[in-house]
Amino acid sequence: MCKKILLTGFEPFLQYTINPTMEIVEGLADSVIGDHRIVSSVLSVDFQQAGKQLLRQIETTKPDVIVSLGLAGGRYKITPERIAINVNDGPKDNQGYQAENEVIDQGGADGLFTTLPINQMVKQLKEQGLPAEISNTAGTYLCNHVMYQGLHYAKSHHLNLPAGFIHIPASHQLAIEHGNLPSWSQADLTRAVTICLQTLSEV
Ligand code: PCA
Repeated sequence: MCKKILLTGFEPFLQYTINPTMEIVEGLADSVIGDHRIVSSVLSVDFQQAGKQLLRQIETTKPDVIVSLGLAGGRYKITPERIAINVNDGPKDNQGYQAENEVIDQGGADGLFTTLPINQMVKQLKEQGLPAEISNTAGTYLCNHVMYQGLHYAKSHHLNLPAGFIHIPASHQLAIEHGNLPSWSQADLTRAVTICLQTLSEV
């Protein structure tokens, strides 16, 4: 039986009229990459719902790995994230809720390191000629929130469940609609994520 990767993306938010992570996860749904079948889910940009949606998906899918994707408008490279921090902050979410300096989990660790092979991901991407580097901050908005929730779930349930987050640049279509963003083709974004997912069968 194939192992499973739970691959999540996000809906559009703020000034980003489309979210290229949505297209990636929908395009890869049910495909097999290395030893894994992809189970896809698009999460809401909503502080009250996104964590719950992720945990529900984990409990129904019972994945062997969790990889979450988010748009980092303005970044030039594929950036696997090193750490999630126990903070919600930032602009209004899609429900109009503005988190300000909140903790995600009372009593939870201040920070949780990714358990994905991020060095290997960056190395493979560069070998394929794709710009990539590890990022040392996933911010304090929904992407950090979802990364923290996944890592916290695995840790608090004592599961051997690698989890983590990859931020990606804008797609060309989004860059045109937005007007001022570095961008990649949607096909190259999907190829980059596929390369990252492939490393999960090599470790
Ligand atoms: N990026 C945002 C939230 C949703 C997304 O795709 C972030 O970086 O937090």
